[in-house]
Amino acid sequence: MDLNKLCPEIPKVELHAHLNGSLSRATMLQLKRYYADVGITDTSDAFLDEFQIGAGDTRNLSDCFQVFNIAHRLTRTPEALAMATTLTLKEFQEDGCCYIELRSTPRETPFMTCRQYIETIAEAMRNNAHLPIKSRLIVSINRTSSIKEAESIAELAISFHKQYPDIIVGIELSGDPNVGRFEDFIPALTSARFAGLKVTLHCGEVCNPQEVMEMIQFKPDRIGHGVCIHPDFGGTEETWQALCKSQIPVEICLTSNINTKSTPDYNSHHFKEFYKANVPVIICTDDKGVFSTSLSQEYRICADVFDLQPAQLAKLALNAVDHIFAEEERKAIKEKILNFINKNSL
Ligand code: 6MZ
Repeated sequence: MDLNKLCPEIPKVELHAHLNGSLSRATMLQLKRYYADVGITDTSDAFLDEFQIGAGDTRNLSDCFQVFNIAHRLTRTPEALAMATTLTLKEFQEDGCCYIELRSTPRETPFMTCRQYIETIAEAMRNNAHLPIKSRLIVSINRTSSIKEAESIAELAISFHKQYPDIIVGIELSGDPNVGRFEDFIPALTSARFAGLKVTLHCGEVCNPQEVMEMIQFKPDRIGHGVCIHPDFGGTEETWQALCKSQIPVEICLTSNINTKSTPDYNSHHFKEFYKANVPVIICTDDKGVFSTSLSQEYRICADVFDLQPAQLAKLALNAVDHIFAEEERKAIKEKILNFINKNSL
C-alpha cells in the first residue's frame, strides 16, 4: 500500500499544535497582504525566511524560541489572529485531520488584550464549527512568564471555559524548557484543573529528571515530547518506570525533536521505546510551519522509520482518540476512523 496516499487519507487527530508555530508560508503571506491592506507596517519577506527550521539548520531548541516572534508580529491584531486560526484549521483539514486541539499563549499586543486574544481564537473556532474538522483550544502558559502572569492566564482560561465550554478544553505549560521551574506553576495549573480544564505539560524536552518526576506525580492528562524520560535518552530508570506505570499519554513530535536537535536522528527517536513498552502515544506536529511538516507527513515518517504496517498506523490514529480532551467528540471520531479501517480492510 502506498503510504504517501494512505497517510493523508487516514482520519487523524492532532493534539499538539501551537497556533503561531503552525502558520504556513501561504498563511503568513496572506497575513502580510492583510497588514498592507489595512495600512499597518509589517515585516519584510526576508524576515519570513528565518521562520522555518529545516533538517540542516544550525539552530537548536533554545534558538528556535526566537522564531516565534516572526509569527507573533503577524498575529497582533484580532482580525489577523482570526484569519490565522481559520487558515490553519483549513490546512489541517485538507491534510485529513478530523479533530484538532490547537494551543496558543494569550498575548497582550498594541491591538488587543489577553482576554481579546483568547476570545478571538474561540470565536474563530465557533465560526468554523460547520467545517468537517472539529476544533478545540488549549490555553498555553509560557514557563518564562512570572507566577503572577501564569495565574492571570489560568484565571482567564477558567472564565472562558465557562463561557465557551464547547471550545476551551485545556491548559498547558510550554516555552523554553531551560527557563523557569515547573513547581512555580503548580498552583495556577491546579486551579484550572479544579475548574474542569484538562492539563497537558511539555515534559522532558531537555534533560531534567527531577522535573520529569514532579510532572508525572502531578498526573497531567497528557504530556508533550517526553524526549528525556527513558534512560537511553537522558532520563533515569525512575522516570521511565514512573511514566510506564502512570500510562500518561505522550504527544510525540518526531520532526520537531530532530530539527531542534533534541534527538540526533529519526532512527534513534524515543518513539520506538515508548511504542514497544505500550506507553500511549499520539503522533503530532508541534509547529508544522516552523518545522515544514504536516500531520500526514509525521505519520508517513513514523511508518517508514519504525517499519509500521498500514493497519498499525491506522490503529495509532484510532487509539489517539481515547486521549482527546473533548470527550463528547470521541464516539463520532472513532466511528469515522473505524469506517476507514473497514473500508480499506486494514
Ligand atoms: C516548548 C514551544 C515549542 O503559543 O504563540 N512552543 N514550547 N517547546 C516547543 N518545541 C519546539 N514550540 C512552540 O505558539 C508559539 C509558542 O508555543 C511554544 C512557545 O512558547 C512559543 O512561543 P503560540 O500560539
